[in-house]
Amino acid sequence: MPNMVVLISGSGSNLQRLIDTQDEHGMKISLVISNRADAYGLQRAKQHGINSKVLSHKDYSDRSTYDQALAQLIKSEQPDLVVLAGFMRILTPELVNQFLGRMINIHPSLLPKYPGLNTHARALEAGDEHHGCTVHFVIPKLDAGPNIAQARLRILASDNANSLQQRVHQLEHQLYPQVVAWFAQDKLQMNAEQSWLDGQPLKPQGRVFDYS
Ligand code: NHR
Ligand code: GAR
Repeated sequence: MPNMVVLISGSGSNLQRLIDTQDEHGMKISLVISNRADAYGLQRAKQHGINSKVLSHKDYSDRSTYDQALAQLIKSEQPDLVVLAGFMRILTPELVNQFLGRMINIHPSLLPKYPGLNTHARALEAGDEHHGCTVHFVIPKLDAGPNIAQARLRILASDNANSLQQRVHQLEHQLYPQVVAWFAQDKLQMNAEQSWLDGQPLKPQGRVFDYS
């Protein structure tokens, strides 16, 4: 079975879904890495007998030395895929370039809209009709790698940032295992800064799952 390393910083509900769907997507999680010792996702890994490590950025003098240690730790697993699942540290180009085409992230907005933080409040503030989440390949530029897939919903008049976050989270839990399955089945590649599925280049949005 191909294997993946999952990077987290917090609750790890996406990690939980990737654990629960291992038989469906076909990738073994060989290591979970958190930059925070108190991340609840670490408990989830332990409960399922999955190896986990804490690598705290606070133990390193700067971003570059932290990322060197992180890259070593990831490489020790020789993963086919590196999955960012709520990992909250920006990664240096030196790290990202070692895993190009083999590192993916899930982001809670319809990229290229709202890279960075506070995406739900920003979508509401802008009066957007739709919102959702995106899985993309990670490149050095933040949240700018080619999209693989999006799930979108309609923003309701009753929504606030909290309700939107919860509804988008549900979509994330559907979307991420699907994308991992494509990768495991060798259907998905990054080529010339573009995502390809089943040998065809994807549109800039990626494959869209519309729940609106
Ligand atoms: N690194 C690169 N090079 N490229 C990407 O696309 C990345 C990345 C690292 C993480 C996830 C991302 C997201 O989905 C991600 C994508 C953290 C921040 C951030 O500002 C921004 C985007 C993402 C993750 N982090 C602060 C920092 O200084 C710390 C914030 C905190 O600790 O709460 O690293 O949105
Ligand atoms: C998810 O909503 C993910 O999209 C987001 O953090 C949450 C993690 O939830 N990622 C980012 O905002 C990255 N900057 P989880 O820990 O329950 O999977």
